[in-house]
Amino acid sequence: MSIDYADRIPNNVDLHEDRRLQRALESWQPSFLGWWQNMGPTLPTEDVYLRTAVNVGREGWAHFGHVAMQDYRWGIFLAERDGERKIAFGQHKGEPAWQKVPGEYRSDLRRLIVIQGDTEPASVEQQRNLGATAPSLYDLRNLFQVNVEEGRHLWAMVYLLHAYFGRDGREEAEALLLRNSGSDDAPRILGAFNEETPDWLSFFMFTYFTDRDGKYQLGTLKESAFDPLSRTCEFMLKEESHHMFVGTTGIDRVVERTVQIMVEHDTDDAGPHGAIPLSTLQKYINFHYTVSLDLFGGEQSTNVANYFTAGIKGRWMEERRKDDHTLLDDSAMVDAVQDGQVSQIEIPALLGLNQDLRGEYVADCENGLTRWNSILERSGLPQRLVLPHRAFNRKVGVFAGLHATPDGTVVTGEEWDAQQGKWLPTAEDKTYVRSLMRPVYERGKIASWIAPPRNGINGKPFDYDYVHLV
Ligand code: BYC
Repeated sequence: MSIDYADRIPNNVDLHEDRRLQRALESWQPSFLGWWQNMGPTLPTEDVYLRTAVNVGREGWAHFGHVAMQDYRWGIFLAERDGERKIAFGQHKGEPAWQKVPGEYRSDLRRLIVIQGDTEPASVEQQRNLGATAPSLYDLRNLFQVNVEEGRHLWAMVYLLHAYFGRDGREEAEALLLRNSGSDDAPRILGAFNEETPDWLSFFMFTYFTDRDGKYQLGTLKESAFDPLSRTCEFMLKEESHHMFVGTTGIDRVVERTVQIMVEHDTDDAGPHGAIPLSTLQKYINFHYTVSLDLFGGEQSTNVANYFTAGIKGRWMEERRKDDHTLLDDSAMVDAVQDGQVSQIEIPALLGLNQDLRGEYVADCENGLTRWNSILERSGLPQRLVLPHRAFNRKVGVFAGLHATPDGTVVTGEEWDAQQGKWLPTAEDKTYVRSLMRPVYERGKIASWIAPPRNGINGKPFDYDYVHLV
């Protein structure tokens, strides 16, 4: 399954054998490049040490080298096809996976692909100005790697729209470049993708918490009966793991620096010494975690029940689940609000699948907290970072409109408003974080508020020339 780089659009789907599709995608390509010029990274660079996919197999799938970003070879890469693949769940369980879109599921599938596709360019737009304040060349390179791969993930969804959804697919592909993050007239579809990513702390939080929603959503689409979608998501997940690595180790390094300063100056407040105070880190965690929880949809959803029954969206690790994979007779406990208080109710399992996925995600998020707390613990500090309660600061689902504190206590709207500055980043916190964001573009140097990474990229040292600026 090696990739054909001789084509104008690199691909491993034999694009040259379908002239109409090739022409349609080639006519979308200039729109994509125009979007990248206008909405992509703003910092001018000569070249960047980037990885490019050269194969989709298990071993050695990526090539690393310095590339001018506008010449990056965005393309279409699907994981290898398993000709024997059977549908693993829902009413079509046991039937062969679909190579075409069944008419009755066309609009639901298109909707899911559009929502997924919409998030990818949105994140590039959110991060476009971060190059101006990168804490090191290593971090700058990682930002650009994430950006080009999100651009490629847009290509992945656009390929599906063009290849399988005819004219309305082509129209949706155009529209993906017309909506913009934070726009008043044509915003991105999901809430978290209209929030700002104005500083590098937000970037690391975004790549830890929001990219991780991507991991779980892609994991459920990888189970899809629609085989081209499944194969696309399988390969996207491979690329995605680096994005979460950037988030996890980015926050590790921020905590590490904060802890160093706290110990060195024997203080609870690292702020006056040029690092990010733990209390500010906690507020950023509270914000990014809760807006990411909103990305899982409602706790009770007929949409997700229909997707599952139809076979178009499965569960995380569907094939490892020990049940009948149709869930027709099963029930599940989901969050509810009763008499103004947080509680749980029993509902048909099919309706509760958004919460099922959210539960997997939350457990994974906990791992980050364990890592960061172990940095505090190793340094002998008693403070700990925590994930807030799932009812806190929610805009989607049963908790939307409820005023819950980070520990889950329900309070009045007035009390919540009066205290929210203790829980979520205030204008002052954001201004302070921004004041630390001064670019460090010298090889081997690092900003004051973050520790250097333990290792470089692809075996290169930290002081490697990862980016050549103009
Ligand atoms: N914002 O039935 P419900 C990634 C709407 S991230 C605004 O509970 P459902 C990435 C919903 O559309 C992963 N609206 O929702 C990360 C519905 O509207 P209608 C992206 C929302 O459908 C970082 C209504 O509320 N991929 O890849 O079960 C960087 C009722 O809701 C929101 C996907 O999300 C919201 N947050 O679940 C780069 C996968 N939530 O029908 C990339 C595809 C709900 O009443 N999407 N609504 O008009 C899905 O699977 C589902 O659409 C959702 C929502 C899980 C998002």
